[in-house]
Amino acid sequence: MRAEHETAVPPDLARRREEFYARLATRSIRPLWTEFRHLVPRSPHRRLVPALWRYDELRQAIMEAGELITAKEAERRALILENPARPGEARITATLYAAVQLVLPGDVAPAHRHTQSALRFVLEGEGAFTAVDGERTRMSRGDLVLTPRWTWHDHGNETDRPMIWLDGLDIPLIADLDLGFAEHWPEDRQPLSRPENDSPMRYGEGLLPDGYRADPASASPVFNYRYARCRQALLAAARGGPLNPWTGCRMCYAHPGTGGWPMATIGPCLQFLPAGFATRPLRATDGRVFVAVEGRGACLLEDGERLDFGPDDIFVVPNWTIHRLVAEDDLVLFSYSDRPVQEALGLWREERLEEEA
Ligand code: 1HN
Repeated sequence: MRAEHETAVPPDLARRREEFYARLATRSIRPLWTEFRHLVPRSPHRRLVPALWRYDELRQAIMEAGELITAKEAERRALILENPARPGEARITATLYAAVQLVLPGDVAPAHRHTQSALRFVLEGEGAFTAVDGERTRMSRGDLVLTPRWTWHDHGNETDRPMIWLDGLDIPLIADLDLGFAEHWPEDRQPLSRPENDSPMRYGEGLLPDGYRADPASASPVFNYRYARCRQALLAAARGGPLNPWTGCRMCYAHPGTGGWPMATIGPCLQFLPAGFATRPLRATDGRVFVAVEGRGACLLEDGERLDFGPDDIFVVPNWTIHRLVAEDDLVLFSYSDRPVQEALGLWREERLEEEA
């Protein structure tokens, strides 16, 4: 109801309405017209805020956690990055979760599977492993490792150095669907059925097994997108140009069999901006979590707020928030969002603005 109509309501009628609403509420009934503008907003609700976490601080905290609890006792030793506007909800965007996880030498993060899909983006360490559905991959800084929905996965570290990565999961989305199921493997480790790196070799190098046709709903059979190769591809594409004024050079990780997103719910990207480059202002319906992989820069936001970041810092730009990215150095950004979900619904929208934000 519009405010001007509200004021025009005769007092007697207003009283009768209130009495009516109160009577309905006792029966779990509510009128639509008092809720309509909230239920069907003219533009997306923005319940979340931008935020940044410094890697130094995250590292110190997760290393302290390493002294307090084992990976086995914790199941996963991770610290959740919560959107400051929604404490207690384990969400960094409307639908996604982010955390930093530590796997210490000798740790066992036991095998389990669940309806939630996950990605790991390695921040520190070399050679710790994740096993996914019977195959291990050793991980290096910048690698993107996927554990799609309902795949068995466990982590371990047989090196002498800690490994720290960013976990990105669709936990809030799956929770809102009341769709959480999980199973635990009877032992810590799942049995291995394929040699290490079988999948990235078999599916990730431009060759595909004869007769392979990907089910459109399947997750990517490649589950480690190695940084050394992705970085090379990204920089070559950036050099080849032209750079996009709103995104610089933004590349999406792809399912080799469909060309689409590698998982149904989480869409990862890698982005390059040359030193001195400033993007034009942009907003998108998907909230996005960023990791500064290489270089320093800033994210400029609508109301003059700015997030200055350096290597391994993590920041979030919520849905429908106008922002610009400024590269102080040559900048590589990793990011992920729920864009695959929004695209599947036919609702993903990006607005490219001309003026200064
Ligand atoms: C999970 O399986 C991992 O496998 C990390 O490393 C974080 C958060 C909630 C549920 C499952 C992992 C998780 C998780």
